[in-house]
This record gives sequence, C-alpha cells and structure tokens, in this order.
Amino acid sequence: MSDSTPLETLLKEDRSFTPSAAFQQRSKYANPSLYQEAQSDPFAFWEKFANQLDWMEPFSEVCTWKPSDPDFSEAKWFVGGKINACYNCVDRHAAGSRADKIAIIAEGEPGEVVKLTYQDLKVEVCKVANALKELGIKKGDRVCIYMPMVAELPIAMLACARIGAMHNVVFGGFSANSLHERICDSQAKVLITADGGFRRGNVVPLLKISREAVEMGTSSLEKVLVLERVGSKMPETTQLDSKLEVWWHDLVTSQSSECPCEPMESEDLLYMLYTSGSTGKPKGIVHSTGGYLVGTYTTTQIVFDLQEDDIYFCTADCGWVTGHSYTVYGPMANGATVVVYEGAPDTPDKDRFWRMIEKHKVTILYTAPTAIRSFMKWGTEYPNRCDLSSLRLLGSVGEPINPEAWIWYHEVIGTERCPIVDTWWQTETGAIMVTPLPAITATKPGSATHPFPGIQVGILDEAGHDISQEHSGGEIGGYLAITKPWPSLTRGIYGDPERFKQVYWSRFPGKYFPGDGVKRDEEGYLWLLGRVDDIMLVAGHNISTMEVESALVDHHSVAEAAVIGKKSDIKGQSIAAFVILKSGIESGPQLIADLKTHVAAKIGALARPDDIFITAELPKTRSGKIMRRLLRDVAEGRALGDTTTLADPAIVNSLKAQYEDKEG
Ligand code: 6R9
Repeated sequence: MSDSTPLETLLKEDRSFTPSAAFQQRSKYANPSLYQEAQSDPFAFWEKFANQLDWMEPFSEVCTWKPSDPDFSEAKWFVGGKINACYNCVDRHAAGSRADKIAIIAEGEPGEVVKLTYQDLKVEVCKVANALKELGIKKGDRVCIYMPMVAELPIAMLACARIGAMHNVVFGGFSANSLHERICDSQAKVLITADGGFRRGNVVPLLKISREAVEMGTSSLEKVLVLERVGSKMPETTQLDSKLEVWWHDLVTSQSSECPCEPMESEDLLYMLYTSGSTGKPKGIVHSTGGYLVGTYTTTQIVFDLQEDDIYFCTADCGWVTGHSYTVYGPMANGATVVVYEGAPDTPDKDRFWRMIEKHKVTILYTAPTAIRSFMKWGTEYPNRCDLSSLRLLGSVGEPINPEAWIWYHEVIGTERCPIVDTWWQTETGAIMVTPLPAITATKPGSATHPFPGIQVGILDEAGHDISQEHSGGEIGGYLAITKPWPSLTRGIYGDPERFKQVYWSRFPGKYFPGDGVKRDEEGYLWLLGRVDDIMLVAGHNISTMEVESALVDHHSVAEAAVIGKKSDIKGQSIAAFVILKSGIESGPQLIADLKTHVAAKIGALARPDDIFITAELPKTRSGKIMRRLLRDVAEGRALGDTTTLADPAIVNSLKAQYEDKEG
C-alpha cells in the first residue's frame, strides 16, 4: 500500500441479515454480553473454556504475557498444566455419555460409508498409537502423514497426539518433490501413507509418489506405514518393500486396543503444518497443545453454535489447517459427529455434497468460496434436486467471499433459513479470529463482521499507527493487526525462529501482522481484503482486488474473476481482470465493454478494468486460493515464478500462451 492514500472503499453493501428468533432461542450463545465479558478480561474468558477440558495436571497461570513485553510472540498459555489432545477428543467421550455416539462418518468417493462411535474411535486410535510405538516413535518425534481423506487420516493424527509425536500432514494432492521437502524439513521418522486414494473417479497413486519422495533421499525416515485403500486398482504397489514399508493391516490390526495418553506440557508442540503458500516458500507452522486445543474447542462451540445432535461437515481436507482445527481438534474436543469425505464434489455428479447432506442429515456445512463459486457455475439444479432441510448453519473460509456468492449460498443452499458465518483466520492463528456469531450478529454479505470475543484487532496505516483507535466512526482501511495475545497463535516456524520474527513481528513491532488488508465500514464491520501484496495502486489510489472481483462476479455472466494491478507508465498500475464466464455465455467485444461499464457503475470509474481477459480457468493453490502473483507474471510478460504449490501448473502455462497470443 502507498503511504499517501488509505485504502479506498469502493464496494457498498447495504443488505443485512439478522438471526432468526428460532435460531436464537435454540442457541447457548445468543447474548451479546459475551463480547463484553471477553473484552473486559480475555484471560478469564479463555480460562473458563480451558476449564471445560480435561487436564492431567491443572495449569497455574493462564498466560505469561505482560504489557511491558516487546510483543506477544513468546507468550505461553496454561503454564504448569498437563494435557493430552487425544484424550480430550476421544477418551473422555468414549468413557462417558458419548460412548455410542457417532464420532466419524467417513464416505469414500466410490460411495462406501464407515461410521465409528467414540468407543470405536478410541480402539482404532490406540491400535495405531501402539503400532507407531512399535516403529520406534516416541514423544517429540515427527510423523509425516500423506493420506486420502478417509477415517484413518484423523485416526493417524489422533494416534500421534496420543503418544506425543508431532504430526505433519501433507495434502494428498502434493507432488513427490513437495512431500520430500516436507519430510526432510520436519525430519520425520515415519511416513504414514496409503497405496492410493480416489479422486474424481481416478486413483491417486500415493504410495508410488511416496516412493519417489523417499528415493530423493531422506536422512531421518525409518519406516513407511501403508494403508491398503485401492488394492488391485493400483497394481504397481500391491507389493511392499519389506525393509522400509509395512502394511497397516499387518501392523495395526493385531495391536492392543489400550494405550496410555502421554501427559504433555501445555506448551509442548502438537503438530506442524506447512502453509498453503500463495506467497513464497512454504513455512512449517507449529502449534502448541493446550493453547491450540482451547482455541479450537472454544471457537467451534461458539462460532458453529455446536449442539449435541448436530451432524457437522467441514469439506476441507486434513491437509489444510481447516481440517486440523475444524474437522479434528475443535469438533472432536466438543464430542461432535463429523462427516469426512474423500473425493471431489463433482463425482459421480455435481450434486455429491448435496446428496451427502441429504443422506447423513448434515446440520452444519463449512466450505470455501472457491467451492461455492464452482457450485454457482454448475447451476441450481444440483442442490435443488436434493433435500437440504437438515441444514441449520453455513460457514465459509479461505478467501474473501464475494457478496454474490454469499447471497447464492444463503438463498440456494441455506434456503434463506441458515445463518452464514464468514470466518477469517490463518494456519498461523490456529483458530477463527474474525467472524459473526450466528445467534448474535446481523451479517452483511462479504463481511467477516467482528473479532471473535477476546480477540483484539487493530487497523494500521503505513507507519503502524492504529487508525481504528483514532477514527471511531466513518470508513477506514489499512493493514490488519492482532494486538493482544490469544491461546492458539502458532509458536513459530519449525526450525526457523528468525523467519518467524521477520515475517510476522518486524513490520509493526509489538503486534502480530497476518499480511492481510482490511477495511472497516461506518457501522464497525470488518471487510477482509486478502493479502496486502495483492492490493493495487492505481493513479495514487489503493484498491483491493477483492472489491473489483466482487463487482465483476456481480454481473450475471460472470462465474469467477481474478484481478491484478499491472505495471502502467501512466497510472503506476492499471487494472487487469481474468474472468471465467458462466456456462453457456459467449465472450465478445460487447460483453467485455459491458463488464467494464458494470464495474465502473457498481464501484466507481476509478476501478474500471483496463483489460479483461476471458479464460476457462484460473491458477489456484491446492487449497483453492487464487494465485494473483502468477497472473501478474502473465500480464507483465515475465517468466512465471514458483509454480510448485499450484493445483494444476498447466493452467497458468496455457493462460500465458493465450494471453501472449492476444497481446501479440
Ligand atoms: C484458514 C485458512 C489464510 C489466508 C488469510 C486470508 C485468507 C482465509 C478468509 C480469508 C477473507 C476470509 N482468508 N479466510 N480472507 N475472508 N473468511 O484459510 O488458512 O490457508 O493459512 O490461509 O486466507 O488471506 O491470511 P490459510
């Protein structure tokens, strides 16, 4: 952002949706006093929820941070306490009234369904934990997990947590190179994988890829534990290498179903996870045990209004933080029933999610804007032919949700009954930071609304002044910062404390800087604008890509849009847009002109794109975030930067060829 101009506010959104009386009546969290309570004493607020978990030894101090500390990067939480995350997610339910409650409903892409009660889950987790011990895994060791999204994936994570080993889940769509890099960086002793997984009707050859990674050389790896998932569908890997590899069914099945939970210091590390990397080299983000569990437990209960009879479906793979915090640790610490799905949303047909919601009577659905925009593109016939009446709450995470996508989600999926929680957070924050509370907050499409109770945010200008303090009313925009400690903040980057300090704490000393831009409207609502690296500077005005993209998606012909600032001699940057049209819409000069006019009319002439390029696809990370950095490379005619974290590197190459063709 330039220091001369604050972030321009272009997008105006007047629609507002208040929680229904029926929803409020059922909710435990319908009283806005929750905010005041947390605000007046955040440590007491977190302590109250920490006390709802089972501690092996009670903590003596909630948080070590003092206002005189230079920042809170080293704040320790629940000091003196001992706790085990697996115990809290499994044993305490299995031993109590939830013993026969379904913990996991796992649906494979071919259609088979596995249901595990909390008691079943405990048995499975203990067996895997004992198997890991037999392979030599001890407290503090790292275990890499590279698996399809089947029940055994959360089971493997919980088994690690049970014995105090850190898991490092690598998304099953990553290449051998990425897997190799992550095994080496984490010095993993064991890799847990599968012979394959099902994705879009094909088999993903996970073991074959694992072998390629192992052949690149790893100094730490001692064993590979292999789940049989696809069997003869992947003939090359039906035989194991007897020295290194061992079948899950040979090692795990015969293990004892009892395994003690390792007492962990609250600050002992629970896991590491590499960030999706829409910018720069992946970072191994580490999380604590006590603070992380308290953060995810509390936010799951309050943000999703979780109740005993909910059937909760988070569509994120456990390869991402959302799968860690909101499929495994948060919901299971609360004893929820979670749905886990292995495959693609359009297999065998584009109604797969809706069929699953109908079949399992899902009440809470948590998904990403990239998925919602695909559903919009596919059309309403798919959800409309399924019974979605069990749904009562919808969530969104991962990117800003464009108002049009929000409205579609609200009308078509939520049938205007379900509150939507647009939740802003990061791998690094561990838990949801900015979000509506479904029984309290009146929502506005596209706004993540307010900080979660107990979370303090600032809006900073270039010099680091917190302009949210100086301007009480009126619209402002700037850099988002979090100004007070909270329990689930990452404890750093694995093996690189310097980089941790430099990336998050150096630009605005004393505060945590997530790297995102934000605006606050005159009613105090927060609008997250994406990464500040993506913000455009056009003729002296800072303009967020999100607002121009939302204006484009607002046009009836547009399914999805990605906007970037392209170098311009006259304006500094000019706006270029890459647009995907809805199915059946024809491109042409008239449409391009209409789209430009539409943006100018919707949010102002300042934001009128100079260039609109119609494309069939956009470059995205494997977790579905648009990679604007690569689009800038395309538009400015540069060689493409690092494309290794892309879901499909071919897309950007063909985009580049087409773009150059058009320009040439
Ligand atoms: C949970 C997750 C984090 C980045 C974050 C921001 C973007 C996530 C968002 C959102 C606007 C939301 N982001 N949720 N932007 N509104 N509701 O996605 O973690 O993969 O680490 O990405 O995603 O830019 O900084 P992660």
